[in-house]
Amino acid sequence: MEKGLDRRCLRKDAENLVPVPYTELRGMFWRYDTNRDGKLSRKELKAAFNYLGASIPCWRAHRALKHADDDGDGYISEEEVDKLINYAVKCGYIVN
Ligand SMILES: [Ca+2]
Ligand SMILES: [Ca+2]
Repeated sequence: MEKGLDRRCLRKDAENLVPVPYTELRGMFWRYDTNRDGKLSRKELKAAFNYLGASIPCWRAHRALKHADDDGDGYISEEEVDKLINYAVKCGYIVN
């Protein structure tokens, strides 16, 4: 399983972004809270960015955590998700 993820991480092709309206982005991210603990882990973020069409989802998840994880616990909490969304917008993952 990890091998498959690694291959995706190394993919270098152009990003093929899925258009997600800003209003739906929050719900989209929380759909990837697969263990329902109210936080987004790096693994969950990776799946979300993979869905959004990031060419290197694990790198994107890493950058997103650096940007939005204010308390540094390695998870995006409900209070931090706005920063995560701002980051996704800044990276061009959003259509209006
Ligand atoms: Ca979670
Ligand atoms: Ca956090």
